[in-house]
Parts: sequence; structure tokens; C-alpha cells
Amino acid sequence: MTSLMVLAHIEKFDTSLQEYIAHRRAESSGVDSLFHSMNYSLFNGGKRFRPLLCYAVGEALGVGPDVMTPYAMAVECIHTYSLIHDDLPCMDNDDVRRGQPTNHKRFSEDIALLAGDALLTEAPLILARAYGERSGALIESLCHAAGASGMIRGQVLDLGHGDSVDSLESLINLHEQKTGQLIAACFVGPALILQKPHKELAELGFLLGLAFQVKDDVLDAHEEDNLSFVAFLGIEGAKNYLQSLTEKIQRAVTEANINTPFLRELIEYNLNRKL
Ligand code: GRG
Repeated sequence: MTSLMVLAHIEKFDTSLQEYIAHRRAESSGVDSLFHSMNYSLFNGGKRFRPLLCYAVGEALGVGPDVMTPYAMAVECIHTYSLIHDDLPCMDNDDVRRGQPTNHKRFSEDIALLAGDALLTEAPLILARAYGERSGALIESLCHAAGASGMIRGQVLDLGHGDSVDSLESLINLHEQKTGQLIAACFVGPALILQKPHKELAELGFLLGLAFQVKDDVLDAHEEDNLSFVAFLGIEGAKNYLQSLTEKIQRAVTEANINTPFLRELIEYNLNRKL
């Protein structure tokens, strides 16, 4: 069951993002088709796991939700763009996401591509406008996580255009990049806002990112995917790996002094989620 605290944060996040996109739409007249496509993927049932993590880590470190919201929006814009592009015919060629037509199926391939481009570009814009002198460090860190040295690197490895992935170690490396970088960014951002050290927090984020991907693979065990933890470890092995990763994260959260009910709820949510 989701707590009222989590639901309240989702509501705050969604309201802020709706207002922000409406404001951007007013700044860019004559391209309603683009904004329909962006809004479709921003508001059609995403779990908001990354924004919630930003809020939870922010709360644990002493950054309130009002300050955290623009950063959480930037991360969610990048996440949403990655899903739109990942579904395109040239990538996974998927027709359905979140139980609904993918963006290019609902609109068209060209608009879906551009909606993804626009969402990616919104991220540094949001940060530049919201965080004043701290924005440079936030933009550098988030773009590093999302780009050729992070999430995109993971996608290239996943598509088979990079070094071959033939061991558990190389599979972990792939998913640390593809999934872990953006989840780690949810731990790093709040620390950067406070201009505090973030190495330990980043490591924790990578662990949780890995656990998130292992859980995803367990949920998608019926799909044929050679680069999944189920393919490498078997279904029982993947479940045991998820359990041991979760316990490691719980210990690390205590060691990092951020063992709050909010963060614990999100870690347990990942372990037990059905979607
Ligand atoms: C830029 C094309 C491109 C790809 C980058 C992130 C990524 C690589 C591709 C997206 C597809 C994918 C399965 C990524 C793994 C991470 C993951 C499990 C994403 C799904 O995240 P959720 O479950 O999504 O948080 P919701 O629907 O809840 O927003």
C-alpha cells in the first residue's frame, strides 16, 4: 500500500509539472501537436519513482520539496524522453507502454522523436532557470549521467553496438549505466543543491538502480531478453540477487545516515512492486 505521504508528493509533483509545461507551451506558440505528445508521455501513468526518490533523499538531507521539485522535474523529463525514444521503430519498436499506445503509435514517429528531443532539452533549461549559481553543477552532473558517459552508453551496450556483454560483471556495468545513472542522479542532486559531498550517495543510488532493473527483469521474466538478469541468473537466482541487493541498500542507507521512513518505503516498494 502506498502511504499518504508518497501520494501527497506525487500530487505536488504532478501539479508543478503541469504548471511548468503549461508555461512552456505559452512560451512556444503554434506547436500544440508537440505539447500534446510531450504531455501524453509525461502524464499517462508513470510511477514517478525518480521524482519520489529526489524528494525522499532531499528530505533526509534537509532540502524541502519546493526546492527539490525543479530537479525532480528535470530528471523525470529525461526519463520520459528515454522511454519515448526507446519505443521508436529504430530501437525496440514497441506498440504499448504502460498499457497504452506508445507515443509514436498515438501520434506519429516524427512528433514522438521531437517530443523526446524537447523533453531532453527541457532538463538543463529547468535547472538553469531554477537554481541560480548552483545550476552549473547540477546541469553538469545530470547531463553526465544522461549522456554518452551514462544512460546513452548503457543503451549502446544494450543494442549490441559496444563491447560484448558476456559476463555478469559486464551485464551489471550495462544496467548501472542504462538504469542506474538516472536513479543515482536522484541521490546526487539533493547533495549538490546543498554543496555537500555525494560519492557515498551516488554509490547507494547505483545499488538501488541495479535493484530496480533486477526487479524489472523479474517482472518481465516471460519476455525473451538475452541481456536480462533472469537470462543470466535464472528466475530464482534473479529473485535472490534482488533480495540481497535490497538488504545491502538498507544497510547502506543506515550507514549514510539517511534511514528515513520515506526512503525505506521506496526501497521496499521496489522489492514488492507488481508494475
Ligand atoms: C535514450 C533511447 C534511449 C534509451 C536510454 C532508459 C533507457 C536507455 C531506455 C528505456 C527503456 C528501459 C526499459 C530502461 C530501463 C530502465 C527502466 C526499467 C525504465 C522504466 O522505468 P519506470 O518503471 O517507468 O520507472 P514508468 O513507466 O514508471 O515511468
